Amino acid sequence: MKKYKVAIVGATGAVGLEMIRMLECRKFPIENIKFLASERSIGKNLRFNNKEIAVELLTKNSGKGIDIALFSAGSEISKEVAPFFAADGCFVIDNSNAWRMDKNVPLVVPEVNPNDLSKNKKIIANPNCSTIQLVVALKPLHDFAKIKRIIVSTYQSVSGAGQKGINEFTDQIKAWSKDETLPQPNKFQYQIAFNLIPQIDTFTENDYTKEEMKMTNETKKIMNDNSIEVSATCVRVPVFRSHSESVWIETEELLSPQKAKELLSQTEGIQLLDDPERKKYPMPLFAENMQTTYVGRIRSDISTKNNALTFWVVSDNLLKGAALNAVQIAETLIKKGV
Ligand code: NAP
Ligand code: 3JN
Repeated sequence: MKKYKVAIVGATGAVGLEMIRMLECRKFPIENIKFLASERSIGKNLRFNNKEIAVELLTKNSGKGIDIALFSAGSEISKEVAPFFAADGCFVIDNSNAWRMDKNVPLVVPEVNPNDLSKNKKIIANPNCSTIQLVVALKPLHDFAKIKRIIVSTYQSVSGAGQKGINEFTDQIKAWSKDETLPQPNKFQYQIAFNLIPQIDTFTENDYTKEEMKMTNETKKIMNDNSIEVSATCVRVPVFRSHSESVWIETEELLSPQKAKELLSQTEGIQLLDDPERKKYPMPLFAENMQTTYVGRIRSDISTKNNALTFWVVSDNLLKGAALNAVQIAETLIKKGV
C-alpha cells in the first residue's frame, strides 16, 4: 500500500492534537509526518506512534515534498499559506472558514458529497463543526423526501472555542466549588458556568451570528441545493465536549418517523439512539471521544399538517466536527486515487 507524506499545520492546538490522534488510531498510511506551528512551539515535541517528533516553524515553503496537509491554525494562516502548499502539489484540507464559500473549493463531508473531490482541486475545505453533524443526519432524509426547510437550534460545548474556552469554563467551576468569586469572562461574552449564551461569533447585518450564517450557507453548498431554507440559532452551553442540535425539517414528500429511523439506521457514520421508553437518546456526555453522529427523539411535528419531523443530533465537535472529518477527507482522496 502506498504511504503518504503528511503535515499538520497547527499541530499543537486543540484540533491539531485530535488530528494526530485520528491519524494514529485510524492507521492512516504515513511515510513521514511533519508537525508545524508558530515560533511559540519551537522546542516542543509531540508524540506520534510512540515516537517523539519536534514541532517545526510553519513557513510558505513547508509544503514542499508533502502529499497531504491538514490545516487548523485559523483562517488568516490558511489564506496566507495554503496557496503555497497547493502550488507545491500538496492537497490542503483546511479547517477554517477561509475557503469554505469559495466556488472553486470543495466543501466536503465524505458521507454526503465525496464526489466534489477532484484531482485538480488542491484546497479542500472542512465545514464548520455544527454543519457537519447536521448534514450527516440530513443527507439520507433529503435523498428520500427532499428537505424544503430546516430550523435548527444548537447547544455547543466550550471546546468549540478551543483550549481557552475549556480553561475559562474549568476555572469558573473550580472557583464556584471553593465558594470563591468567579473569574471574569474573557473568551466568552458572559459567565458560561451555570449559564447559556445565545451568541457564538459576532453578529451580522441580519441579526444572525456568523456561526448561524455558516450553518445556513454551508448546508446549502454541501447538499448542493440552494433551495433549502435554513434558520439557525447557535447557543454556547456549559458542556466540555460534543455539540447537540434540536432539528426541525419540512419535506416535500411524506417522511414518517418510522421511515426516517429506518433510513438513519442504515447510514454510515450514524447511530440511531431512539427508544424513549428505555430513556435512550443521544447526550453529549456519551458522545465524547466517539467517531459517531448520534440521532434520536425522532417524531412528527404535531403543530402542522405539512410533512414535518423533529429530532435531536449529537456528535463530538473536535472529532466528526473537525479532526475526524478532515482525516476522512484524506482517506477519501486516497480511495478515489486522486
Ligand atoms: P488553538 O487551540 O488555539 O490552536 C491554534 C493552533 O494554530 C496552534 O497549533 C498554534 O500554534 C497554531 N498557530 C497559531 N498562529 C500560528 C502561526 N502564526 N503560525 C503557525 N501556527 C500558528 O485553536 P483550535 O481550537 O485548535 O482551532 C484552530 C482552528 O481550527 C480555528 O481557528 C478554526 O479555524 C479551526 N476550527 C475549526 C472547527 C470546525 O468547526 N471545523 C472547530 C474548531 C476550530 P502555537 O501553539 O505555536 O501557537
Ligand atoms: O464555537 C464553536 O463551537 C465552533 C467554532 C468554530 C470556529 C472557531 C474559530 C474559527 C471556526 C469555524 O470552524 O467556523 C473558525 C473559523 O471559521 O476559522
